[in-house]
Amino acid sequence: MTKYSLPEIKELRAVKSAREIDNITRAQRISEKVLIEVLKKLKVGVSEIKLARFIVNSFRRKGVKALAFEPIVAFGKGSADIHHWPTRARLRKNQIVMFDFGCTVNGYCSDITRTFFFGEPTAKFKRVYESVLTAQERALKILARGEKKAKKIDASARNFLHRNFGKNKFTHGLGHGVGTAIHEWPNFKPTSSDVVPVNCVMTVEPGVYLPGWGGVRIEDMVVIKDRGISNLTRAAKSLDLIIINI
Ligand SMILES: [Mn+2]
Repeated sequence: MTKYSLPEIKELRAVKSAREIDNITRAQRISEKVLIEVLKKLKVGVSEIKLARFIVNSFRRKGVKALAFEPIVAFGKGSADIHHWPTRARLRKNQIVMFDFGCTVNGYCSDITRTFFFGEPTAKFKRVYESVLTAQERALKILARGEKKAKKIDASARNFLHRNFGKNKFTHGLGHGVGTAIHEWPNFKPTSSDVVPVNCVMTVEPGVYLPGWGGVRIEDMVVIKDRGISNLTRAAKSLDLIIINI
């Protein structure tokens, strides 16, 4: 929120030109190709570290010069840790698989998270997944209607998850600005007084994390328009398409 007669630099930086949005979009398209490739590597016994290495090599093969951040690959309980670092844990049947990664094009970042189920999902997984997806759809809908207050946008997803899972299961902000840095102003958070400007690029990434069980996060990147949004993310996310039959 502008408190003085001059804006802060973060507010100017948040507003992207068409060229900047093009770079971010291209970075997201590359990440989506990498996602499709890494899904083919899912098999019993593969480790998180091996998949993370594959993701980085796949980016390199596509001409990517820098990552937006180190890829997150999390199996099973590891997916309940929002800062999970890939381990030697090996994939087993009937586990959650979470990927969160991004690359850069001309110095502009992309960010995507998708959560999969490797095997036959439990009723609990289906319920959690559908709820997180609904929470994201709620936020995207209020953004599409033109809401610009970060706190209200965050609440649209958070209140729904609170009602379904109790408080403290969605332990981070709903989203953040993306540009030459992976985390930029503004922020979708419960305490935020930010108002999102037109032509800023934001992530929308609700999650539910149940320690000892696992987590689900679904993250898209959108451009905020005068009235509505343009979703820069095309990767599938409906429940039927994130179940990997083995
Ligand atoms: Mn993110």
